[in-house]
Amino acid sequence: MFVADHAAVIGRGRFALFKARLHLRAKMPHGFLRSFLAEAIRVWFEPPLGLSGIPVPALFDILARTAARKWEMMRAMRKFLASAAAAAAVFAGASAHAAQPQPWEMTFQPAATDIMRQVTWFEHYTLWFIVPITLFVLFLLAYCIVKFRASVNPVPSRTSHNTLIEVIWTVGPVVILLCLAIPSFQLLTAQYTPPEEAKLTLKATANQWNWDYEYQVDKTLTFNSAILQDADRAAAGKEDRKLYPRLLAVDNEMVVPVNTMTRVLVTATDVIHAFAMPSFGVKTDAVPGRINEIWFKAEKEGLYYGQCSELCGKDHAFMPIAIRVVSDAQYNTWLAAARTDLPGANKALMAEVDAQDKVAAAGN
Ligand SMILES: [Cu+2]
Repeated sequence: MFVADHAAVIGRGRFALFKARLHLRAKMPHGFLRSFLAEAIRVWFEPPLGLSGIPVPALFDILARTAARKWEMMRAMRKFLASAAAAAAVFAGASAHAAQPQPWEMTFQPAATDIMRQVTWFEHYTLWFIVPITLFVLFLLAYCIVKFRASVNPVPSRTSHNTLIEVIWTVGPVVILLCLAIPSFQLLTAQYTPPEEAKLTLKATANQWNWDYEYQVDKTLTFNSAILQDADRAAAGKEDRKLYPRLLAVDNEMVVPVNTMTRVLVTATDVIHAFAMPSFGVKTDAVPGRINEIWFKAEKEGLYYGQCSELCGKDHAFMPIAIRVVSDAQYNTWLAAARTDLPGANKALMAEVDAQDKVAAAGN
C-alpha cells in the first residue's frame, strides 16, 4: 500500500512526502516488526559505501532498495537518534572534538576516516549474522533439551541420516561464509590501497616506552613523544583532564593537517610495538629493522588518542599515541615554529585551537 503512496509522493512533491510520513508514523505500532525485518534485510545486503571490487548480487541490491524506500520511517528514526547523539556529544563539552576511549564503551570510537567508517559498517553487518545464528542455535538447543528429554522419550530414535537436512547444513554455512568473506576482502583491499599519493610522510619509531616522530618534509623535523606526567600538566597547559586524559595525553602530539593523505612509516628500535589509532581505523606492528606502512586521511579536526597495541614490556601501558588534526594554515605555522621551538609551537597551536573551539561552541 505504501508503494502507491510513494508513487504519489514523487508526483506531488514535499508536502505529499510529509503526509505519507505522517501516515506511516500513525501506522508505526503495527508495522514495527515489518520495519525491523526490512531494515535487517537492507543492512544485510547493502554493499559497503565506497568499496570497489565484486558487487553484491543485483537481486540483493534491488531487495535492499525496495526495503529502504518502503520503510523510510526507520531512517527518519535513525536520523533522529543520530541527531540526539550528536547533541549529547556537543553537551559533553571539550571531548566533542576529540576521539578517545570512554569508560564502559560498547562500540567503536567515532570514525574520523573513511576506512574507519567502512570498518564500523562491517562490524554492524557481521552482527546481523552473528546474533540471529546465536539465537537460532540457542533456540534449537532449548527445543531439543525440552522436546527430546529422557522422561518423555523412553525409547530413543535410531534415525541417523536425513539427506535434505545434511545438504542444508552444508550449503547454509558456505553461503553465510561467502556473505562474510566478500565484504571482508573488499575492506582488507581498501585498507591496503591508498586512493591517492601521500602528501605528507611521517616516520613513527617506537622505543621502550615512547615514540619518535620524524616529519619527512623539506627540512626534516624530529621529536619525541612520551606520556604526559601529572607533574608536567600545569607547565604544558594541559590541566583539562577531559581533553588530556590520564594515560593517554602526551607531551608532544603528532600534528597533521586535515583532509590530507598522510603516510606513516612505522618501525621500532628495541622490541615489537604497534602503532594504533582506533578512530582512524589503522593499526600496524612496529618491528625493529623493518618498516611497515599505514595511511590515513583524517576528515575532522580534533585530538585523537591511541596506544601501543603490542605487549612490549613493563611500561607497555604507558606509551600512548596522540594525533592532533588541524587546518592547513595551523599545520604550516606549527611546522615552521616547531623546528626551532617545539614546546612554544605546541602551546601556540593549543591556544589557537582552544580559541577556535570556543567560537564554535558559542555559535552552537
Ligand atoms: Cu610498545
